[in-house]
Amino acid sequence: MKQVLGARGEAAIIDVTMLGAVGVGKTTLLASMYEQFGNVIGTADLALVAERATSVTLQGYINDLHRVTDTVRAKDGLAGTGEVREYLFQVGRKGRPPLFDLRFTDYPGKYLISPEIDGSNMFDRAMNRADVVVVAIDTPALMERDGRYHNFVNAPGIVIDTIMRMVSIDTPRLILLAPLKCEKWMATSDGANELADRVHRAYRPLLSQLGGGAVRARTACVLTPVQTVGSVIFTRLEEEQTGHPIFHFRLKKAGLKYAPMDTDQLLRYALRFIINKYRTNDRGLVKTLWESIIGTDLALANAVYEVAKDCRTSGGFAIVQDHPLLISERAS
Ligand SMILES: Nc1nc2c(ncn2[C@@H]2O[C@H](COP(=O)(O)OP(=O)(O)OP(=O)(O)O)[C@@H](O)[C@H]2O)c(=O)[nH]1
Ligand SMILES: [Mg+2]
Repeated sequence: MKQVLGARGEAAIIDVTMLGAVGVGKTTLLASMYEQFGNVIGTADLALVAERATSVTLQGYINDLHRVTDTVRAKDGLAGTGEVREYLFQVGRKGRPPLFDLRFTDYPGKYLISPEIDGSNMFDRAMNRADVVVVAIDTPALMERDGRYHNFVNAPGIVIDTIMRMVSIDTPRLILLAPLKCEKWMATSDGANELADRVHRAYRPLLSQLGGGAVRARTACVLTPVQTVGSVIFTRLEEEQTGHPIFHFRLKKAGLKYAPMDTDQLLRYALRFIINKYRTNDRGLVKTLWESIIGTDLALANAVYEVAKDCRTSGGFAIVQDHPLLISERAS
């Protein structure tokens, strides 16, 4: 089992890893989650402090995203990620020393399909150590023309195999299925339900494997559709003569700005699981006792409650597979 505490008692690290094919929106999603930290934490006794390099890079991405709506074509947003990147945060109670590190790992989608390139061993490592996996799914490719380009764009077979390799290691994991660029479908409740149905169908081989045997007991799965740009909507699919698809987007309304929607949801579910994992992990009797005496465990339990109380479970969102580490109850 993966120990949250290092072998020599060094700081605990909890890992969130992005998973998805080229250009589906992993980096954009990560940046927009970062932007939501303050909102999600609110008044909870919780602090997430970014390392300097982390805040500089992620803030740069947010600035780029604000320009997306000026250029209209969604694909003009961020440049593709060139190498594996790690973003570090320290998590603790407000105004107190940090309790553990939270590490987000992002990587170029091309590593998924080209195991021979340099750096893809880092990809395997990032997958194996992940406590939370965010599966980024390109929604237009999944939904349009009855999903004709889903395999081509999202590479679901490779994504599913990667997850199955990872969950063979015995540690609690949360798999977040995140359909992106889904503005068109999330605009109506019929569209949102249709999207949820389609994800269930397209990822059934994954869901049935996660739902069986020993993997069931240690794996949670949540469906969280996210609109990381928000103001840009999918309009039509064009097929080049080569058979290559081009997905066209346009501004919902002239003059509209970057307006992300539901990016907090992913963070809420992730933090709920991560803090509970830290709380229930064996950190040594003395440390655990001390944390309960000074009230830290109680504070963290309440922080989970605060963060989780606005988690959505309908209108396209669903807890596909529940897990004890998603529990959120007010502790006092
Ligand atoms: N409309 C819309 N566009 C999005 C959304 N998320 C991402 N995009 C656009 O999709 C493009 C690709 O996003 P990235 O975040 O760079 O994709 P990636 O998965 O990190 O790609 P690689 O690093 O190459 O693997 C960008 O131009 C974004 O502006 C979304 O939710 N809605
Ligand atoms: Mg990227």
